[in-house]
Amino acid sequence: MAGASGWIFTICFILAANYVCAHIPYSYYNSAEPDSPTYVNVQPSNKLSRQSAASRLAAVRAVMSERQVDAYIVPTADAHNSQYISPADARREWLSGLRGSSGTALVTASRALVWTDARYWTQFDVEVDSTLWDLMRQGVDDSLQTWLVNNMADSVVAVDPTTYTRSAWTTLETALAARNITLLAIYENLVDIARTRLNDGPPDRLNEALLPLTLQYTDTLNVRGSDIPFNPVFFSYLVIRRNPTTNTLNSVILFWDQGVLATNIAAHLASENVAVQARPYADIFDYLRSLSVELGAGGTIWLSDEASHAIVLAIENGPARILSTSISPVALKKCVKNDVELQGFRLAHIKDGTAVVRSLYWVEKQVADGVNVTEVQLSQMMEKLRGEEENFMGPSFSTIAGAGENGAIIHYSPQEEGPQRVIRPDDMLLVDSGGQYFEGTTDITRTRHMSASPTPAQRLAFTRVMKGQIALATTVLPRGILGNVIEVLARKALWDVGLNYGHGTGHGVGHFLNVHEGPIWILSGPTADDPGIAPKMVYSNEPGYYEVNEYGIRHEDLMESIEMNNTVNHIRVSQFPFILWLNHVEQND
Ligand SMILES: [Mn+2]
Repeated sequence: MAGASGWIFTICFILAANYVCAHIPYSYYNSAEPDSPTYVNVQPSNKLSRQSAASRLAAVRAVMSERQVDAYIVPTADAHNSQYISPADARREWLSGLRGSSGTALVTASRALVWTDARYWTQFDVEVDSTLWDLMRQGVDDSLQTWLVNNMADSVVAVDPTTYTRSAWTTLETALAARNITLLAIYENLVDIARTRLNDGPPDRLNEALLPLTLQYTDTLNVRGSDIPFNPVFFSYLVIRRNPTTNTLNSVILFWDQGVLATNIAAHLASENVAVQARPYADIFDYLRSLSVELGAGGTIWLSDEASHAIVLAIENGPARILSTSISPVALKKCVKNDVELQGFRLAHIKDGTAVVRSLYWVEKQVADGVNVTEVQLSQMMEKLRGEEENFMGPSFSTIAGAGENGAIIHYSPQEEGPQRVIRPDDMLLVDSGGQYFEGTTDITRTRHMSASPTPAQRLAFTRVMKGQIALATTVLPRGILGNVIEVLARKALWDVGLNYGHGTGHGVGHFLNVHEGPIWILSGPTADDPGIAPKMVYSNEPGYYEVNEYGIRHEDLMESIEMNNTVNHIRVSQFPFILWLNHVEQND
C-alpha cells in the first residue's frame, strides 16, 4: 500500500552487552559473569583434531579463492548478536580448533590468526596447530583492525554480514577504507560451504517447539524458545507494520523456522489479539528488500544499530528511509517490568533460594565429612536441586563455582573435561549461578568459607563487599539517575580500606529471558543508551573482591526498583526475597 510505513524490530537476543564491550575498555565496565559472545563446547574433540586442521583451513582458502577474497573474518557470533552461540554458529571453533568460548579467526592466503583473550592463551598451545595458526593475544598484540590495516592494503576482506552488527561493521569499514581495503559482505558463510564440502556440515539450526506464556506479560509476543543454551529464545525476526493513516497496527510478521506456527502457538497469539503471519526464517532478507520497494521513498523502516549489517544492507539499497536508533524501542519497553513479571521474579527467587541453600548445605557437609567434591560436582548438584523446583527450565548461565584461587578468576567456569579442582576445607568458595523458571530468571552469588576459619584479610574483604552491596540496595535514588553514577555506592566500603574489584556491579535481567539484558547497567563508566533508573526495573547487585592466586569473594542478588511515596520524585531499590546470609565470616569484622 503506497505511503504505508513499515516498522521493523529485529528480535535481538542480547543487546547492550556487546555494545558495551565495543565502546569502553575491559575491566570495570564488564560484568562479573561473561558478557561477550560465548560458545559452550559441544563438538567432540576428535572432530577438531590437529590431523584435520590443515584440510579444514585449506577448504576455507579454496572457497575464498573462488570468491576472490583476500582475507576472511570469522567471529564468534550469530545473526542476532546473541551472548551464547548455538553449535550451528560455532564456525570459529571448527575452523581454528580453539575450543575456548570466545575469539575471532582471520584467514588469508598465507596466514591464519586467531584473536582471543588471556583465558585461552594456554589452551591455544594445546588445541591449535601452531604451524598453521598464530595466536594474537587480545589486549597485547595488534587488534584485528590494526593488523588488517597494516597487512592487507589494496585487498578485499570479506565477512558474513549476519555475524557483524551494523555499528561494528561501520567502524571496521571506515578504518579499512583508509588503506584501500574493501570490506565485502558475502551472505553465504564461506566456512559453512567449506564444512559441507568436507562432509562435516554445520549441525542443523535448532528450531525447538515454542513455549507460550499464558500470563499477560509485556514482552512482544509472550513466546519463548530453547534454541540457544541458557537463553530461552528462538531464532527469529519480527516485523511490525503500522498504518500511518489510521495509526493502527497493520500486520505482524514472524520469520521463524519454516514459517509454520504450531496450533497451540497460533491459538495463544490469537488469544492475545495478536494476528501474526509466519514466514520462513531465511526469507527475511528478500522480504526486507521488497518491503523497501513497496513502501517507496515515503516509507520509513525503523531499526536498531545492533541489528546485523545483513539486515541493514537488505534495506538500504531500496528507496525507503531508514530510521536508525542505537537501541531498540522493544529493549526500552522490556527493561521496565509489569506487575505480573515482578510477581514472577519474586516467586522464582523463593524457589531458587531454596535450591541454593540446599546446595551449599550439601557441599559444606561433604567437605566437613572429608568427602572429595569437585567444583563441577557442585555445579551438577545445583542444577539437580534447582530441577526439583517447579517450572525450572534450566540454568540461566554456566555456573561459576570457584574454590580457593579459582574464585579470583573473574570469568572462571569449571569444565567437565580435564583436571578437576576438589573443594578443600581451607577454601573460600565463590558460587555464581542462576536458574530459568517459567516465572522469571535468577542470578545469585554466594561466598562461603568451607571451615569457618577465614583469615583476617578474608573477613575484612567479605564484610566490605557486603557493606557495598547493602549500600547500593538501600539508597534512595532520584528518578532517572544513571547506573554509573550510583555504582560508587557499592565500592565505597572497599575503597575506604584500599580495596577494589575489576568488574562492573550490575546488569539488567530479563524476565524468563537473558540473564544479562540491556540497556540498563551499573558500571563504572557511562554506557550509551542508559535510560536511567525508573520504577520496576530489575538489576543485579554484585560487588566483589579478588585476591589473585588465593580466593575470590562476591555477593550478588537481584534488586527491584520501587517507587517511594508521594513526597518526592525519588525511588529506591529493594533486594528480591533477600536472604541476608550473615554467615560466620563477616560477623567477625
Ligand atoms: Mn550477575
